Amino acid sequence: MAVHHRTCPFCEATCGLEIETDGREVVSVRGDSEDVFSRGFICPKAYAIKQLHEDPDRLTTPLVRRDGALVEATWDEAFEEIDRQLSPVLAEHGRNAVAAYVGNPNAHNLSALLYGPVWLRVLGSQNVYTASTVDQMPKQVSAGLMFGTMLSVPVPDVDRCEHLLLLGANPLVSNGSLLTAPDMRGRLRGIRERGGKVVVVDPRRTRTAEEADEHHFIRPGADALLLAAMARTIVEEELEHAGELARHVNGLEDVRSFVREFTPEAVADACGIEAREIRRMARELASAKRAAVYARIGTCTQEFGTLASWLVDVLNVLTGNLDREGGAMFTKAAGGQKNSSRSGGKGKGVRLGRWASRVRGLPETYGELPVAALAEEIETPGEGRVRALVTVAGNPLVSTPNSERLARAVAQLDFMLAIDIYVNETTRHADVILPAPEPLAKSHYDLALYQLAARNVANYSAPVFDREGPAEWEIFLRLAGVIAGQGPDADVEAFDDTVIAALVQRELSDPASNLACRDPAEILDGLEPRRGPERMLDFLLRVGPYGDGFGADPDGLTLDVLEQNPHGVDLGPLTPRLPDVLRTPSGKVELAPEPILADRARLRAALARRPNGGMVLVGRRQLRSNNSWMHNLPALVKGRDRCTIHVHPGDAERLGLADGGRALVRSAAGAIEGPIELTEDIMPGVVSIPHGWGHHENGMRMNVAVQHAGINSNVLTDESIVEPLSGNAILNGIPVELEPAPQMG
Ligand SMILES: Nc1nc2c(c(=O)[nH]1)N[C@H]1C(S)=C(S)[C@@H](COP(=O)(O)OP(=O)(O)OC[C@H]3O[C@@H](n4cnc5c(=O)[nH]c(N)nc54)[C@H](O)[C@@H]3O)O[C@H]1N2
Ligand SMILES: Nc1nc2c(c(=O)[nH]1)N[C@H]1C(S)=C(S)[C@@H](COP(=O)(O)OP(=O)(O)OC[C@H]3O[C@@H](n4cnc5c(=O)[nH]c(N)nc54)[C@H](O)[C@@H]3O)O[C@H]1N2
Ligand code: SF4
Ligand SMILES: [Mo]
Repeated sequence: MAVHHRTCPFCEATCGLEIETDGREVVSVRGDSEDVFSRGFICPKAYAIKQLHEDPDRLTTPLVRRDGALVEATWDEAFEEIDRQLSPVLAEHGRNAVAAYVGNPNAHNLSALLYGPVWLRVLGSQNVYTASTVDQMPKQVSAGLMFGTMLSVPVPDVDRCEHLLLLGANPLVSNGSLLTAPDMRGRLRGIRERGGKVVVVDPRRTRTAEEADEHHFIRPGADALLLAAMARTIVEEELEHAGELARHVNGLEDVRSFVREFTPEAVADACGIEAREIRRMARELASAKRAAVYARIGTCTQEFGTLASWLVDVLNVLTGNLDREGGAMFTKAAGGQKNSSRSGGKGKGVRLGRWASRVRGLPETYGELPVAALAEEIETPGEGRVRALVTVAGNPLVSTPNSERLARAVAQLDFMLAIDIYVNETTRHADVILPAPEPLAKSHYDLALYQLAARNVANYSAPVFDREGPAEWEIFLRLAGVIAGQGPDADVEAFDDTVIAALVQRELSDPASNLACRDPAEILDGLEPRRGPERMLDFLLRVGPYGDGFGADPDGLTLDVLEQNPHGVDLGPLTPRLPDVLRTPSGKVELAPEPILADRARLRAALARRPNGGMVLVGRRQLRSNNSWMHNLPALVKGRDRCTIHVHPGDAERLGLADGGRALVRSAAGAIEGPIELTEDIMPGVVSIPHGWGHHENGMRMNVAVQHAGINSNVLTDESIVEPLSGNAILNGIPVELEPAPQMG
């Protein structure tokens, strides 16, 4: 028997697990009560790490399509097939003919975070797509423009905050997003126990709403109007107190004039919230001693995603809560954080729209194009057409809008490669599938999520089991070799040496780095004998803000230190970081970025909206799901069918829908039929269907999931409209029509 401590890789909360093993068997999974951040908290998904380890459907051998069927192959055979099929596409049609789709689990994967960018750089295609444009891209656009890097997203200092306004987020179920903070229930209770207040704005009365002091239903898509009206109230009633912050901020006056027309009275009907309530919410927010506004997916994957994301931080500034203890603060991560590099306080800022999608001309953001445009890029003939696709830990045929169109498009590809662990809705179309190791067979460090944590922490986990095949980073480098024209047998070790050497060189060439005058050979020596992600991570930690600087601070952080602390290292509560955290060219917070202000006309048009008797669709997350891919684990699908259509009883009566009956739901994009569940916990006029279901496709090899298939809500979402500033898909507030499903038989 052995006991291992490691971080759970399934969501953003980064909980510590205590895992007991006996040989290759997982005996038990518990919360690690000594974890410096989660203190023993876990959710039901943690246990699934055992079932994932045992899952007979999880791939361990490459699959290659031969005579139409996916059959087992060796790694060498699989790479030969990739070389045979991908190289001619590149040679004849160029780099843009090969698209990549990078899915959510990559954000929780050290190998992928460090080496995913390497193969994508070698590919050099403009057709890079990720789950970010069905998720947080609007927040990254607003944060990038305001603060200068795409991950400079302020997080609520939940442990010291006394008034928290949450919009479109349900952390009691999702366990937090763009907010790494295990045990949000405990943390929200903490706010209330300190005498503070928690206010939730959501078209559904969620578990988080139940735990709050106050909940307001809002009409989907109206958050930007609500937030603008709150800002307008604060300005009008002279409750504004940016205080000390003001000297770090450009554009206060432009913001005041932007919000002027959005009076509480003007927005009330469109929001479905009374004007006097909006004024009260604004006053309470402004008068609280330490307050924060926090918003998540419901405010991003909608029509006004960037405006809403921006207004969240506008309110944090107007109330003096940005960068203040108990307010909305910037994490200072131990490694890999762009806004912690040595030369701080100013930077190049962000450049968006450097290229555009071929067919619809949608602008690039941070090196990627909107995934809502992928289907048309495959279907539309002409130069630059996408002919090959590589998916890495992604299931776009379930997760992205108008799934049925994308499925038809993907079926036309000349070649598709998937790096994944299942044959699912998407990967069943692949010509080659390369299996990634299971979580317990890889090391873990939350390079991305620790940049968004409510406390500064660092925790490294070594693999629990040996791998059955190569690590993901080795797969990426071997793939990069194929793309670079070196054939299927690239020298992965030599490639890795060049990757780390380039990283070291980049740091040394920053005149502000405290390694500036050092010899690169000496630094590389100092990283011996580590290889792969461990070598990169050790380097990033050592040059990071707590690092040992390769001797400069002998007590500083290194990967050795993390290895000696299996429950993690606590680096303390968040601390004010302005102006050092900024990377804008002006060295100021850009409170009124031009592209965002230019979107005012669209928001103004929304003022005229009134409920018209029509229904709109929103999603919902579920505690025992993780997007689309964990429904093959029995512990997570047992019990009654969760994939139901939530309808308010009043609407049901009007539409002739009965609890437990079935409804046909139609949108501009498609139609699905599913079971109805009546609930008072949804705003009248709104229906909710969880995403990530619909596992009924032929050729899938997920024997448990197909028995709990559910319905795919993204059959209803519309790929033809995106949020203009970020290219993000609009997945909430979709106009739908409901009627009783025709009887069978
Ligand atoms: N258990 C579980 N945890 C997860 C996931 C999962 O699938 N399952 N997924 C993970 C991922 S990838 C992410 S990105 C995070 C997301 O984390 P959260 O953002 O907390 O996710 P949701 O629970 O979907 O909460 C979104 C809420 O927005 C509401 N909403 C919809 N439209 C609107 C609107 O127009 N305005 C407002 N104000 N609200 C609206 C919905 O009713 C819903 O309650 O969760 C992560 N954690
Ligand atoms: N309607 C609607 N649609 C949504 C959302 C919504 O709220 N409503 N939410 C959106 C959000 S926030 C997100 S993040 C996306 C998610 O969109 P995706 O990332 O496309 O979907 P996932 O369901 O996370 O699929 C993950 C894939 O990775 C594989 N996988 C799991 N672990 C590993 C691993 O360690 N290595 C490798 N190589 N593969 C692995 C799984 O088998 C699966 O194929 O969905 C989006 N879609
Ligand atoms: S909350 Fe997230 S990190 Fe914590 S145990 Fe559950 S899935 Fe894992
Ligand atoms: Mo997500």
